[in-house]
Amino acid sequence: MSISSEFEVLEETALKYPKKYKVFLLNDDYTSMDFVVDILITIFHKSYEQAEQVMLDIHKKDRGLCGVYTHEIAETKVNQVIKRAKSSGFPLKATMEEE
Ligand code: TYC
Repeated sequence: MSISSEFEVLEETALKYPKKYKVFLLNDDYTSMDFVVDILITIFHKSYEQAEQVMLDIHKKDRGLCGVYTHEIAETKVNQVIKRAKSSGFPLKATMEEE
């Protein structure tokens, strides 16, 4: 493949597939289970059953995947979690990493 067609392929790939980011919630000893379930329903649009399952997963394994988004949306979700947790007096934390 010539250099120019290689560039074309790279450019096309970059345009078609923006990077995606995984958003995780982290476990801690103080945030209530009900609050985490509520966060998963209202911010990550899980059903009650899914939210309960993800919350229990995090509780057992220290962190859990909540969703995969473009950079801007992932960042917004992380900030929404931190803001809601802070105003409710919980230390709940969220992180994001490239997929
Ligand atoms: N470990 C917390 C408790 O026992 C519950 C919890 C679950 C906290 C998930 C944070 O992301 C979390 N109350």
